[in-house]
Amino acid sequence: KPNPIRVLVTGAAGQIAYSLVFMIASGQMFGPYQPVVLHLLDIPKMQEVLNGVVMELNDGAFPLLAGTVATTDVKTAFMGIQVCLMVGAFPRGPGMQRSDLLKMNANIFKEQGAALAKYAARGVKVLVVGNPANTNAYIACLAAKADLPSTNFSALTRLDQNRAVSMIAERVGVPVAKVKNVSIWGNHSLTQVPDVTNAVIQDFPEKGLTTPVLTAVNDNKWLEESFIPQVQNRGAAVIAARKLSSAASAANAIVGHMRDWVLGTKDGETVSMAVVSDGSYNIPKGLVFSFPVQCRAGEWSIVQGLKITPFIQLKLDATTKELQSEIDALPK
Ligand code: NAX
Repeated sequence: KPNPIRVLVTGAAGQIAYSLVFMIASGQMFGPYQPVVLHLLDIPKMQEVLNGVVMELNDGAFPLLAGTVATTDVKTAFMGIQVCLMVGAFPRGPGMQRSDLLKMNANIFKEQGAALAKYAARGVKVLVVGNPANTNAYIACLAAKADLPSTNFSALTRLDQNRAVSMIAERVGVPVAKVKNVSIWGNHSLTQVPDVTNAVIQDFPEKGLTTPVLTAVNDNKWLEESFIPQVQNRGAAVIAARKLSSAASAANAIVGHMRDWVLGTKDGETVSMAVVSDGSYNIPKGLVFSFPVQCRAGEWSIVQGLKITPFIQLKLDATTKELQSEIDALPK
């Protein structure tokens, strides 16, 4: 049996974690032979709830769960971790300005970025989920800069990708598994850019025959005026219906993101991850920006040479501008 992987979930007493930790313990993130030790961090006032989560993990009797470290102490939480799922963040309360939210979260991610640098395994793979996810990842990466490479850091746009894939599958009338290479570019926010220019429907994968999504949908007006805004606003639609924000689907997206990063994407398939820009597609270096990527041997690489239409380029410019303004608004 391989050695257990140490996985930290921050915000472990929250809603997303309540789905996520059980998916990890059951082997969905790293496969059915890989044991895990779960590190669970939340803030002191959530200690009792955290204890309850541990009780339920124990009650799951998961064969792959080699241990749990439930704590409200940052050092204990980050010690020796190989995977870091940063779900915990300060929620936006009534009457709170976006700038207040940025400031509260900047402090959390600065502290936790420094803890990564000090205590985590050098190869730690970091996924930031807590919003504003891209900018929080930027802050954590910056705080760890002297000790950890920026390629260790990412933020979640996989939920947006999954939402887009599901909408295309429904529109075309095919199973979701046949829809490949839908991309999400930019910020995980209303300016995100769902893009099907390079996406395909796999009709007969055994023969390698594919149909471009643009051909299968054959309705640019629907793509531009319905599909894109529906993906962008899906989070709000779930809140309106459930009276709570997306949680189980977010956990599922987190599992998919990390599984692909660690175990690799399939040949010819791309997934979207927000990562530190290396200047690809003229996105300013250093911004945490969602790109289509492929993963091999535990490393992601941005897919190069994709066609960008003028319509999509305008949207890339807008999401880039928004990300830059989030960074400009950070406390200095
Ligand atoms: P909850 O409010 O249910 O849980 C968050 C937990 O984080 C709470 O238990 C809180 O005590 C804890 N926390 C706060 N500060 C902390 C700190 N400094 N250290 C450790 N824990 C801390 O939120 P939940 O619904 O689980 O969502 C978590 C975050 O994910 C939110 O910021 C949310 O906006 C974000 N989301 C991001 C998504 C994405 O695609 N990137 C989608 C889902 C989700 O909306």
